[in-house]
Amino acid sequence: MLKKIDHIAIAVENLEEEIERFRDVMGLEYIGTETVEEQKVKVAFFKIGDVHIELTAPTADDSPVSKYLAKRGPGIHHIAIETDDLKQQISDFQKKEVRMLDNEPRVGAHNSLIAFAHPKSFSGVLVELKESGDK
Ligand code: CMX
Repeated sequence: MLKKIDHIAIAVENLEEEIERFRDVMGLEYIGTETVEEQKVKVAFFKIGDVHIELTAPTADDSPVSKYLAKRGPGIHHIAIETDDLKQQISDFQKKEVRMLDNEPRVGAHNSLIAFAHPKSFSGVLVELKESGDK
């Protein structure tokens, strides 16, 4: 079952500059930064109410986020929705003919398990399903 929005991810070019902006200008609570090697991204988390904002920057020229930034520039990259059972949710979506980019869970930030659905399935929005880890 889908429970709530976990985070909204924003693709950025300069992570340090944007951390300052979201922390010092917007005044959000800064949680910390983590590199997700496997996905070639470095992410910074902020808390606002029950939701997080995740700034996502590429760590390599061949990172998918480099591709995204080159094509579209900085902006909202994905919306992550929490589920209590990721494998079950993937299977439910598959039955409903949602096109999954990940048919098996993989590891995201904070040891969470994640799976992306193809943006074509949800009005052009990249949707991440997330089963919480140790955050
Ligand atoms: N918004 C809208 N469309 C997007 C998109 C985005 N952010 N990212 C990719 N797409 C589109 C592509 O244009 C492509 O469309 P077509 O099939 O029409 O050509 C399609 O989605 C598939 O993209 P792809 O790059 O060809 O597919 P991959 O399977 O190689 O990669 C994805 C897909 C989403 C995993 C990868 O692009 C990506 O963004 N990886 C980084 C993920 C990330 O931010 N991880 C953070 C982890 C931290 C956490 O949240 O836990």
